[in-house]
Amino acid sequence: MRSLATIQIYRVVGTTQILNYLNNFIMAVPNQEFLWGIFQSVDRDRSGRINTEELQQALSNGTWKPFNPETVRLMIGMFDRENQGQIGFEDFGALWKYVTDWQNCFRSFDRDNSGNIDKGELRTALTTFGYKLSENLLDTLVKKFDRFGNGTILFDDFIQACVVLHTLTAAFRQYDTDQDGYITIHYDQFLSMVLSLKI
Ligand SMILES: [Ca+2]
Ligand SMILES: [Ca+2]
Repeated sequence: MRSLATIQIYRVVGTTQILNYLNNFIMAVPNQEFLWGIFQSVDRDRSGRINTEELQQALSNGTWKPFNPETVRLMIGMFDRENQGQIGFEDFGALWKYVTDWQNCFRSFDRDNSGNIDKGELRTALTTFGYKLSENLLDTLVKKFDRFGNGTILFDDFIQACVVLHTLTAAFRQYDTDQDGYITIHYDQFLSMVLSLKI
């Protein structure tokens, strides 16, 4: 049976192969007392809600560099049901599970335990998620999401890359009704598609 948090994630971002993969890591949502302890330590100003700065400070990408603010923004947007740019305790369990699942996913693709994802590891990850991308596109992805110019992708940037890829693919598929990989759209449709993306 799916946990409540998993169902919540499905509702928020829809079913995809990424989420199917993340579901390999299903584990029970920790008890409320444990979560409340974490929530209080993250909620530094004791406002009862977690804002982007608080979440960014609480998350680690395995280096001393600050956690990717874009990824923080994406995650707050996913779990912030009231659209206030903050997360209350009622949504914190789902967010906590989402981060933990991504951590496990990241570790499973970081074959050499280097703490980052190189191009080969990214190829394996995206193939597992069901994407068929050319070598050129893989190079472009690494270049775009490698924030520090090392030719590799950190944990936080990996989440951003996967979420962006998923969102763009979903937007494309809305028009690609026969699923042949081609779409013909008017300039107006293109703009409204791009402008409505939450990335
Ligand atoms: Ca707060
Ligand atoms: Ca690696």
